[in-house]
Amino acid sequence: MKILLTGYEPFGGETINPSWEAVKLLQGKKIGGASVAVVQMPVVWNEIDEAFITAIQQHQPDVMVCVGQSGGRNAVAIERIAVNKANGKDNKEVEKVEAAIKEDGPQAYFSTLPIVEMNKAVCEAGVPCYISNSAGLYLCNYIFYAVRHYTEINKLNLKAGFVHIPYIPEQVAVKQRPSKFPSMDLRLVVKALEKMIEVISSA
Ligand code: PCA
Repeated sequence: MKILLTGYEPFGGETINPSWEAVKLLQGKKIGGASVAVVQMPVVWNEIDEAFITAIQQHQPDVMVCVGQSGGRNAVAIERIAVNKANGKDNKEVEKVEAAIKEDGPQAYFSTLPIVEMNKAVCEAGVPCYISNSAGLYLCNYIFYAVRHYTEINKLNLKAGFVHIPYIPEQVAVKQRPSKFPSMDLRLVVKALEKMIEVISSA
């Protein structure tokens, strides 16, 4: 089984994005019978489709787990649902306001990953995790929705979903009021992703 992990480039004034820092540590790893490839995604509305389609065509994965930073969350969040709506200014200063992601697309898509089993395995491994019912309306919800749409319209045999992760401590420590922001050590984030991959590869 081939698993493609994506992480994002930094955005919103950060110098790193923990999603990329985490997934890149898993590049080339074999975990529970799955081989892992990783690709970085741009935080740019007009570039994201081409970036993920190229990655899918290049790696031909069976499963795709997209990962992104969600500053302010205090646990790993396995996303259940992606909605057909986009808001926010990207890294190239292009802003979307209440825009449809795909004009002719359905209102939402569910994750096709085994989210309940993934959540259980991560919690049992000692890493705080929960199933989230909103991935927001920014690039993370966008890639989740757009990848699911792409797999549906092309009838691909590709399971896909999204995982949000908190800031890592190094990002929070340099903020003006570190006590305001929760964080999670990168090693715990990586452990959570490894547990998820174990579950996915044995499903
Ligand atoms: N998080 C953003 C986009 C890129 C990232 O890492 C989000 O939650 O939409």
